[in-house]
Amino acid sequence: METYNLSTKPYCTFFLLGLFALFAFLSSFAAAETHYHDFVVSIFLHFLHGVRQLRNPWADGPTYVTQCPIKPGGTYTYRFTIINQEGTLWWHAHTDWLRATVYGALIIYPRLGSPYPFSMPKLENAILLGEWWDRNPMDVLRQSQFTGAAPNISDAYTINGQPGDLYRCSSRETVRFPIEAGKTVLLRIINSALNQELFFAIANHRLTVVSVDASYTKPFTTNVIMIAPGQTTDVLLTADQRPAHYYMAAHAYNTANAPFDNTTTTAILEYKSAPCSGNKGKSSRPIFPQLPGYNDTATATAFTAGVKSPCQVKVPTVIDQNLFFTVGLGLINCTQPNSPRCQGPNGTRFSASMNNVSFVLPRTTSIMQAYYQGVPGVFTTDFPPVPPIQFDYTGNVSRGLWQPAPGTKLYKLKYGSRVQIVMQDTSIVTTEDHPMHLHGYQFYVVGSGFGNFNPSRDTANFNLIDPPRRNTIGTPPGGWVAVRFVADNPGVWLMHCHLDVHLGLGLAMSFLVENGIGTSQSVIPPPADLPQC
Ligand SMILES: *[C@@H]1O[C@H](CO)[C@@H](O)[C@H](O)[C@H]1NC(C)=O
Ligand SMILES: *[C@@H]1O[C@H](CO)[C@@H](O)[C@H](O)[C@H]1NC(C)=O
Ligand SMILES: *[C@@H]1O[C@H](CO)[C@@H](O)[C@H](O)[C@H]1NC(C)=O
Ligand SMILES: *[C@@H]1O[C@H](CO)[C@@H](O)[C@H](O)[C@H]1NC(C)=O
Ligand SMILES: *[C@@H]1O[C@H](CO)[C@@H](O)[C@H](O)[C@H]1NC(C)=O
Ligand SMILES: *[C@@H]1O[C@H](CO)[C@@H](O)[C@H](O)[C@H]1NC(C)=O
Ligand SMILES: *[C@@H]1O[C@H](CO)[C@@H](O)[C@H](O)[C@H]1NC(C)=O
Ligand SMILES: [Cu+2]
Repeated sequence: METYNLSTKPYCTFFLLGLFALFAFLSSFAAAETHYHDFVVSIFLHFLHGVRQLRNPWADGPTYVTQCPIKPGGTYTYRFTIINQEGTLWWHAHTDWLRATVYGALIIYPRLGSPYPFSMPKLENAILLGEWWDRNPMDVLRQSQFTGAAPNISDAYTINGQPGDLYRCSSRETVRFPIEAGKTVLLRIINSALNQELFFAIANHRLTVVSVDASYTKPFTTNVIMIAPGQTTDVLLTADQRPAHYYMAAHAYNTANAPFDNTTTTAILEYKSAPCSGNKGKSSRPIFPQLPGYNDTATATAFTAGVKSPCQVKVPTVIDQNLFFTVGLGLINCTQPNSPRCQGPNGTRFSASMNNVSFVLPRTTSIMQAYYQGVPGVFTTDFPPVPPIQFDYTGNVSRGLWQPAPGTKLYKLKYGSRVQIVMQDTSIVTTEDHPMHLHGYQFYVVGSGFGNFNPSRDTANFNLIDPPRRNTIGTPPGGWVAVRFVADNPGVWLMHCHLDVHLGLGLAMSFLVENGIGTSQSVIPPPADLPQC
């Protein structure tokens, strides 16, 4: 199943056969506490994004973090149990840029007989937003790894694998969602784009957000959503408009001072009773939604802040580990700035870091395997809990601070410790929204703001009543976000920016959560077919 090498296909062929074969295979799970759901993947590894994998990092997936890559022709069976989770998650490759085309929805339905906390929708649709290069994305990555410059931007965004009507492509392949007038549908929207936050809207229709990252929310109604790579947003839509055809569309929410793909992907919401529905070519164009401007941070921020848990939740109030992580880009000076390998700004190479450590993956084994087997020299546990140097993070940062240091540094957490992490964007190179994703956990997003985090002022304003529970949250551009969780899942868990362009540059770290007492608080033994390096 050669799903990623699509460069032999002509422009406009967005048909991802392997992807949708797997998609169909994986797209429905019933929530169950006692049954294992097994499935086999061949060739590439797939990471189950958002599944908690309690005591089971072996099924998490990121290459060289919890396992070695599955070699071409090899297999590895991911065995995992879904515990107390329901809603929309997804799966994707977690090696280089393979997830550009290897991804799909993972939908966990409520137990049989348990209702949704909203009236049963007539229909459900998964909407996977994707990002497309007219090249093999691996070549785009490799070129940037060679030159040190930013990788080429994408050529299109997609909805369920199709770019839609606003590209030089066949509009016959534009995705259509039929809907009956008066009925309500549940749309499970997933941002699987590699490198771009997106705005998404449907012409003339309001969307009621009911869940994010497989956690229910207080329902709220909006004209537009902002969704970052890694996030999922479930919305209810009622077909209460004049029977017609309406575009749904997505385009970039761009926060970096850098070039970006400014194209727009579309699909069509089609009322079954609409006139001319059998006469696609000749009928008048569907109505187009209003999308915010690419730089509309006010709208993005208001949307994200509107997401709340349905009622009061149990947020840790006493904190054992108070962590402060800077996140952002960096530049590496070259001894020969005119070298073809130094084509970043002014003869440098791009880098990225958390607390000035640019994360380096081991190559001889995975971190989890090294930890479990006691292999020395693969990683250290001295990831700094606070920035090694304090500076005005979002101000005019002195050029001498721009170059991070490489390292495979983990931060150790005792089982059961109550953790707060404030993630602070920096203005090194550019401020930017970094969608930060934590493996193996769901966290509460207790606060967020612009500028430098100020503990005495900002902590007092934290929402400890009904904060949303998520697995991915963005740092506002030039701002900070605070999350809390209890470290009750032992193992090695990656935390990283879900823009793969930044992940590859080192915008990541890992936690090492120690075993607690007894087997029920300890990592389970690895499966026999776990790939070796
Ligand atoms: C990236 O873009 C440049 C300039 O358009 C082009 O010359 C180069 O071939 C592109 N690289 C890849 C891998 O697509
Ligand atoms: C997108 O960017 C290109 C290149 O910078 C520019 O020519 C074009 O006008 C932009 N299109 C939109 C819709 O902003
Ligand atoms: C957003 O971009 C528009 C057009 O390029 C510009 O006029 C406006 O000032 C920008 N707004 C912000 C908040 O940067
Ligand atoms: C590159 O050099 C130019 C000219 O000296 C300067 O204006 C610019 O800020 C530099 N850019 C970076 C990223 O260092
Ligand atoms: C930023 O600081 C540098 C030196 O530290 C100074 O040369 C430059 O003018 C400052 N830029 C701004 C926008 O304040
Ligand atoms: C990298 O180069 C810049 C500009 O040439 C300089 O200001 C900075 O101190 C250098 N950084 C390091 C770590 O050498
Ligand atoms: C990061 O570490 C490098 C190398 O030790 C140092 O030159 C740089 O100033 C540090 N930057 C920050 C922001 O700590
Ligand atoms: Cu990032």
